[in-house]
Amino acid sequence: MGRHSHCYHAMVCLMREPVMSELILHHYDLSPFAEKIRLVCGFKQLAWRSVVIPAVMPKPDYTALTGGYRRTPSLQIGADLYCDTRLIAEELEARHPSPTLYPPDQRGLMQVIVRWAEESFFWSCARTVVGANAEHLPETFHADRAAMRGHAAPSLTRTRAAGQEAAQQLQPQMRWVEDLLGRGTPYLLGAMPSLADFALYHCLWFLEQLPQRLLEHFTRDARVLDWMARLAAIGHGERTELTPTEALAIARDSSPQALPAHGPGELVPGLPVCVEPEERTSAPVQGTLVCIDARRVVLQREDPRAGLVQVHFPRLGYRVAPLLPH
Ligand SMILES: N[C@@H](CCC(=O)N[C@@H](CS)C(=O)NCC(=O)O)C(=O)O
Repeated sequence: MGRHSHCYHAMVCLMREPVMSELILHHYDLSPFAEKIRLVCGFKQLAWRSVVIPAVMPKPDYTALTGGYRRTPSLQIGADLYCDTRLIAEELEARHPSPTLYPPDQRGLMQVIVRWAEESFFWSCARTVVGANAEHLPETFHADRAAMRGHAAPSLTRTRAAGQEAAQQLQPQMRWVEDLLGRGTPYLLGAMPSLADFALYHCLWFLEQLPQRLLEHFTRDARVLDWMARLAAIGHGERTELTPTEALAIARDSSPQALPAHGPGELVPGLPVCVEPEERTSAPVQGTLVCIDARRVVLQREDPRAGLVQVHFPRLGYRVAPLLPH
């Protein structure tokens, strides 16, 4: 018995030992974009480590890894950090191709749905949720999100009014969601979920996450509700927690993945560059260009706590510029 329980204990320790190639998701539970990736992990039946990061700045352990990128989530694999769910989904697909997120005959349509869902519909949903729940959210949250966009902290009245304006934009787009789901297939593009389903789902999911629940107010369509239930049932895969300190140690003890060194025009590998979201919602990340193509840009940077890390961004939605000498 004693020996048996000893073996069992040793096995659990072995299973929990951080492994350099593990998938580490930096996220927080209420983040809709993180919910998209958690469900993708469930869809692909992946085991992953969870590092819970703060929802507002400062995020010192997180930005030590990303070089200043603050948005949520990012995926760490050893000393490589993948920023933005567009790129995270592509990386998960490359490493775990089955089941696919990208139905080959519908890729274009799928990307158009993803882009509309996350650039237009998401913001109508998010502003509506934040407005309707203004008093349930801490003042620090409202101040942080305003500062992220270069604005002063808004009054609760202003936040509520912005929520009501957003709700007017949400209404007509919800009819599109109903139309998209009214075509008789269990998922947006057919019999299997694709990235389009996860991108649209997290917007609707967010409507239900704060005390003032809003979904019913905007749709009672059984096709939408049944589709949401099907996606929720996919679950999150196998999540186990990891501390930020452990994640930093994994980065420090790993070497960045070797990548083909190429780049177009004047953006050549070895050049000091900075990368930031198009809408400037996060500090520019500075580093040495390692690799750039039509899909992604990768920088290397040295951090006192994370060591040499490689930070990956998608090209879509991010600007890349050479760092000019002072
Ligand atoms: N295009 C980005 C958007 C990510 C995003 O806006 N995430 C929100 C949370 S769901 C965020 O970063 N909020 C500010 C923060 O968490 O600091 C992606 O796909 O990852």
